[in-house]
Amino acid sequence: MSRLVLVLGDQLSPGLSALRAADKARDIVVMAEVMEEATYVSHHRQKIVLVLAAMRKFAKRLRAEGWTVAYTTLDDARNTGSIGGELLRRAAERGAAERGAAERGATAVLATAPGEWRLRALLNDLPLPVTQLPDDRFLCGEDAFAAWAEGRKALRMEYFYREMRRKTGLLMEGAEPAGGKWNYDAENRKPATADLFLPDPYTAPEDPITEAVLALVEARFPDGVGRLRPFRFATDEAGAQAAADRFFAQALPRYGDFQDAMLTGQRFLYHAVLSPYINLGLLDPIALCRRAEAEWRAGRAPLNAVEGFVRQIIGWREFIRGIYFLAGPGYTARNALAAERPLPAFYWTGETKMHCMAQAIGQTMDEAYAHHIQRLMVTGNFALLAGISPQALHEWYLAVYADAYEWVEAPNTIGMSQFADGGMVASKPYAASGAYIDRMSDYCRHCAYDVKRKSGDGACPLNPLYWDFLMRHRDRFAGNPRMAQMYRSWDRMAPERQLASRASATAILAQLDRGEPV
Ligand code: FAD
Ligand code: DLZ
Ligand code: SF4
Repeated sequence: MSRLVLVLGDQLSPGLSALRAADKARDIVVMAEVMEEATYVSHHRQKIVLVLAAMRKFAKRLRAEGWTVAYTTLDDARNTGSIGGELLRRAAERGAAERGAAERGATAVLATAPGEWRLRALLNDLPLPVTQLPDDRFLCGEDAFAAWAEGRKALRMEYFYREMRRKTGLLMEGAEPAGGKWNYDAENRKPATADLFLPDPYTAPEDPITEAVLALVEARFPDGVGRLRPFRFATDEAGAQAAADRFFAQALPRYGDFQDAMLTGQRFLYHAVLSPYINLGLLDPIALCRRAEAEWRAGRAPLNAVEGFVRQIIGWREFIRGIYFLAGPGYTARNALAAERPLPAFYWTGETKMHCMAQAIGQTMDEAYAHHIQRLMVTGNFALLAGISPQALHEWYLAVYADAYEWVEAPNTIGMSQFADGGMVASKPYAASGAYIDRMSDYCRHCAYDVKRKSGDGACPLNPLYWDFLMRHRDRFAGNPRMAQMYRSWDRMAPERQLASRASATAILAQLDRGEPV
């Protein structure tokens, strides 16, 4: 009897383990556009278009390669609305079609384990025999990560990354790292200046499948989150490769230098903007790393850029996924700093006088993209300092970015950005005052607030909120050697300045509690 082979919206890889294990001649691929996946958070509308258009094109490709694909569109009248419902419906159809199926037992389902606990549980609970195969598109499987983590007092990305370098041989000269150093991050912190040449972002040409999905999403989600057009994303492997070509030719050489920089109106800088494609399965992350290494070996990109790129992918990306599955399904509920404030409404509109926040949120709504430093040091930092609920923030990040799936978004938000996992991902909180934003960007020059003012009217809100955060959590962080200097600075501050700072923070937090923008 034939089996059903589930391919989810972020499993669009021809070499997917479930497809490799299936029999093209007999088994049936099941793909389904369903409201449950489109609405478990209020996804940005461009993200919905990206996933659905890419699913349609992948199904077309599979059919051209000889697979039988049972594909459900969002507007199909028989659509049950959920992945579980669609599998049961397809299983019932198979049972009816294949004589004697009932006696031989229920139709079996073959899947690659989803990147989210919610869907893994759903598949486990289905009244069908389901096999979930490991997702071997990742370098480090869940068991291998658990073995690496076993017995370690702290899990630090740097040591994990070195293992991955050794495992892949990427940027290695025998047993030694290329250039003699594992990590060139210290060279990757140059602020951007407005006279930099900046490459244009990749924009995919229009095509009928994407246009049809854009029309569908416009009709089904008229009040949904985010701008819908212009829609830049590629929705198939060839388009994703074209975006990668652009990155390697135009941005990689300066990727390292300006990795932490931010510039008004410049939404992409030298970033890859490839995470939406990598996470869907349209690009192979290790092949991208090999290509980056080849650029360095050919003398077309410096080592600090290439090492930085490779580290983000085989270091951070793999480490983050390892943490998500190691920590278990309760990870997203963690709240080590007991932060309970609701998410301010301006996270959905960008309507705030804080120029850094308005820039990061505005471009997020327009592009379903913001680069790492905007996510970590602007929207993430504000939420951390203001004591916003990590769960509310987690839902926001999961919703608004085209690359957001829980396995990658949650450890970045709950762990790296909010320290809500108590230090599993980060060794100290990524908390910063306005001085950091001023150093790394031109934002403060365009802001209604004064970054140099520490308290009172017109002072940059991050300044008093920063000290307030440190004081609220003094018991937890004062003993951290990487933070001791900041506590000493506070203790040396004149008492009247301390009082003014705390009073300003209290006023800003009260403003947030009244639902007023800052
Ligand atoms: P580049 O800066 O050009 O980096 C190259 C690649 O490295 C990326 O495409 C990505 O695949 C990988 N990478 C870099 N940093 C990370 C990281 N910390 N974790 C995982 N992969 C990384 N990334 C997501 O893919 N999905 C998310 O939902 C997501 N949510 C985030 C939430 C917060 C609060 C923070 C601080 C970071 C989050 N990140 C997430 C990580 C990072 O911001 C994005 O991967 C990156 O901005 C994607 O843009 P890019 O392709 O231009 O990346
Ligand atoms: C994100 C998403 C969306 C918007 N829609 C679908 C869908 O209709 N069908 C589907 O199979 N997958 C979709 N996805 C991706 C899933 O939510 C993703 O597979 C899980 O979050 C696991 O990472
Ligand atoms: Fe952001 Fe403060 Fe600078 Fe304004 S002054 S852009 S709020 S850091």
